Amino acid sequence: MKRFMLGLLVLFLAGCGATTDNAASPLTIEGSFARPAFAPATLMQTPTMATTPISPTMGGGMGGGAMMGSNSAAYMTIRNTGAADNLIAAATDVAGKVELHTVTADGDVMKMEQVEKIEVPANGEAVLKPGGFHIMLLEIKQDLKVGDTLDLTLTFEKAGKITVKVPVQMPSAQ
Ligand SMILES: [Cu+2]
Repeated sequence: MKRFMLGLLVLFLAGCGATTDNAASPLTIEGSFARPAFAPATLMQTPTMATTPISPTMGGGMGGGAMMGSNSAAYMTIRNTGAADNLIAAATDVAGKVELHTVTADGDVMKMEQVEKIEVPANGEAVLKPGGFHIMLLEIKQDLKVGDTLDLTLTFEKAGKITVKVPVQMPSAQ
């Protein structure tokens, strides 16, 4: 048994050695897009963007989902050809705050909920899509118009940081 474990370890280390190059990351990001949004400064014409605290617990106000305005969300499929990993954070210059969210049903009401991580199964994929997991972009600093592109840096527990170019587009009707 011990010898078997050792063999596995060697294999594992050999695998690691081969993937020090970023290009060989087991993760690929496909079909990413972000919803259009408008910066509050544009909506209100107020030059002083006081950092009015948006409810830290995401409780009430976010429920509707129809809230068009200073929030956006990014969606994508994360494919994994390696061991299980977790998306644990995301960041972009165009948002003051970025959170990982899912959507849960509370009776008939769908509401968004923050999660600590989004699992990317081994040799599988994580699908971020409207009505499910998504990357919430809060406190948008500039208008996100259809056709724009934003840089989104994803942080994975094992794979580290991956930056993707995310086009802004309307979610396609499903
Ligand atoms: Cu959300």
